[in-house]
Amino acid sequence: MSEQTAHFLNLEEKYGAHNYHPLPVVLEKGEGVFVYDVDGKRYYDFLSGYSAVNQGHCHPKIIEALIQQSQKLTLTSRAFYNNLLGEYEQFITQLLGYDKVLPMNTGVEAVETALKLARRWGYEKKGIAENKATIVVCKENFHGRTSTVISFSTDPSSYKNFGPFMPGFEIVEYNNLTEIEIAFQNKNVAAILVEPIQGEAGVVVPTEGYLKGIRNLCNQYNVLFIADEIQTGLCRTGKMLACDHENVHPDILILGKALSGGVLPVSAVLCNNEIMLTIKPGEHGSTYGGNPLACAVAITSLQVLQDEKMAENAEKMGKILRNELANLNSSFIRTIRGKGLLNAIVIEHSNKDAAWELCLALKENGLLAKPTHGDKIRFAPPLNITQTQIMECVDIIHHSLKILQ
Ligand code: IF1
Repeated sequence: MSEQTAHFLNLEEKYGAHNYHPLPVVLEKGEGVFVYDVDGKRYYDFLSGYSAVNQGHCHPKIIEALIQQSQKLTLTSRAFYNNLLGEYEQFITQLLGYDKVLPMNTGVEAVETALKLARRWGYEKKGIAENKATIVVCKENFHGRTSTVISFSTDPSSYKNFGPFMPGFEIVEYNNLTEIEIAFQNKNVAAILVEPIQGEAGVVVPTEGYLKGIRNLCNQYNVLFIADEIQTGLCRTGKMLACDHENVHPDILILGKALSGGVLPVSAVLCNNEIMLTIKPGEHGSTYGGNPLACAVAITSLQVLQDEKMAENAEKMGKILRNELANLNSSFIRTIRGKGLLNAIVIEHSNKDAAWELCLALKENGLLAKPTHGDKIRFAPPLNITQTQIMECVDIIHHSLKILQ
């Protein structure tokens, strides 16, 4: 480790909260699919800021929008109108096929907003008795870190000793429609909240037909379908939305991360009037939500995804990546799974630190990835990666696997 690297690690160790365990690499620059450390070494970024940097690091058009708007007007609060919010609202609702959008900042705030909207709708439209609304969620879910959202986490590292917890959630098994139908027998169910692919759980792709099945059950039982596409949305899985793979239109759509191309926290909740208009002036909001800087950046981030055909590229490159990884025939790779450029491998090894050690080797060889849940490694590069680059990355992975012998 260079002296510089050690210096920055020490600073964080001493002055920062210890709520993460990063790979020992200190980044100072990003460009497209690459990031550079403080010693000038270049890496392929196979995490993409947890899928926030779909458009590639410091995309020139997004940065230009950021600079232009930041020199003009950045924040008005929602006490006044601004000349970008309406334009952004029109753009994103027409693009995704919803009546309305509610802008927030981080992903988890958008999840919170969706839960509040679903409860409101449950009381005011479905006729659920006061404070009785239930929202169905899935085992191994990841929707963020607030007290409400961790209340229905099944991962002790997310919830342990953070109680007491928010009531009103029922947990069903992921990828199991029967359990959902049983849960929907309860008349107090207002909504079901689902990730179309479970990211944090290690890129768990449900059986084809699962999302369609949820849509049908929701129609049948008058329950709202809330899709958390914070990680799977915005071209990551090879379509604009992961739900598009099954032609499913959720009642409430949650977006975040790549909505700003990794530039600012920008999130959004989309739904139709019947749901959105249950919230009246003064009943929900955020200081930064809908700020003109975020709106300018979000419009451009969405345009870049479309103009550069990033969904198509993610679909194509993802297939090549999974095929080439399979062709390595490594006994250390138990599973390769994913959709588009949201992928993971599961490591097979007697040493429980093997995935971490592989990631250290990948780093040495110029590719950054992070293990999750011990034995899984996510492979999610920016969506502008080329075939030549994918092949080079597979070479790096091939070469790095040798340290596991
Ligand atoms: C952390 C994972 C990714 C998300 C979905 C909501 C949020 C996220 C489906 C909240 C956030 C992050 C946050 C980051 C780790 C990370 C993650 F490993 F946990 F699963 F991306 F892969 N819904 N995901 O994936 O969005 O409030 O963070 O903007 O350490 O919390 P946020």
